[in-house]
Amino acid sequence: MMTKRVKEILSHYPGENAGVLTNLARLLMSGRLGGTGKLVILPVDQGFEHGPARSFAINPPAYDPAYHFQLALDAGCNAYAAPLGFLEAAAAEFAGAVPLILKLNNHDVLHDEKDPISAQTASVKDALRLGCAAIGYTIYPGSSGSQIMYQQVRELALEAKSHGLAVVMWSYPRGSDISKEGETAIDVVAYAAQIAAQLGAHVIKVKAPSAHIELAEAKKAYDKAKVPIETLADRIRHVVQSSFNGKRIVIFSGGATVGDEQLLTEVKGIHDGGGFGSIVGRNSFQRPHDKAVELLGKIMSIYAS
Ligand code: FBP
Repeated sequence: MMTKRVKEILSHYPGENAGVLTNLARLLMSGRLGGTGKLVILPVDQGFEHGPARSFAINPPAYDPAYHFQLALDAGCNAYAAPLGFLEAAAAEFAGAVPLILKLNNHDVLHDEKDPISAQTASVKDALRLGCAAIGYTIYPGSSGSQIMYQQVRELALEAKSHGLAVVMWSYPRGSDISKEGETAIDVVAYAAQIAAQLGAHVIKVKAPSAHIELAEAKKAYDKAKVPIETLADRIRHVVQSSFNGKRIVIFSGGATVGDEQLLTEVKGIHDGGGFGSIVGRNSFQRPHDKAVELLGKIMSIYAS
């Protein structure tokens, strides 16, 4: 049964067609958190993005595409996101079991460029053929290739929406003019979330922000308006506010594998700041299956509280 909160979230997308709203509802109503307005998504594109050994050697069953569908299902995730190959390999076997997000572009680390740009590796047609609820796309604001990515995602988002698919954007600031520290600076992350929202994303995925401020002009604005950015909850609140005042779904990435306590503390901060949830890849599939299910269960309990 559709809940009041999910209805409220859907009301933030009044320009969208019934297909898009139905697919957003699928994401919001599935899994253990279904109906709460919160999401925990399993993303497994790291085989492409970081390489197979860095991704799966620590937990070899994770080399198998079916493993991740089962993990998302066993943990009660709202959705599972992956590139074309992983989804094609097991989408039929798991048809209807868990909402799918097809990543339409991907990047590898075999060529180490300062200004990254992903290649388009799948199409909207592929997403429809595989029964996906949404397309996924990574933009790198700050890269000299950002204009190309913005234009490409504009076209793909238009096509996806015309077929009733939802649009999830991974927005990762990165490029030759941004320092490593700046990639997760609060002003830069809030800016990246805003850009994704302006590009028409329904769901925005960013990294959890630090208290560092990268851009001098932005620092003046934060100081003048005394924007609270001291705690993680403060910073999450600011990123959510920067995403159309909470009218876009903003979720935060898990990052490299860390201990349970560290991850759960961060999730509490995201929850306290009004974040909509987490997208947890390496911290899920790099743990043995049962440990991953247990940890994802704890994360979901925080979001359900
Ligand atoms: P993790 O939880 O493993 O960080 O996954 C989230 C994610 O967005 C993946 O979809 C993607 O492969 C990865 O992070 C990219 O991380 P980075 O660009 O920092 O290498």
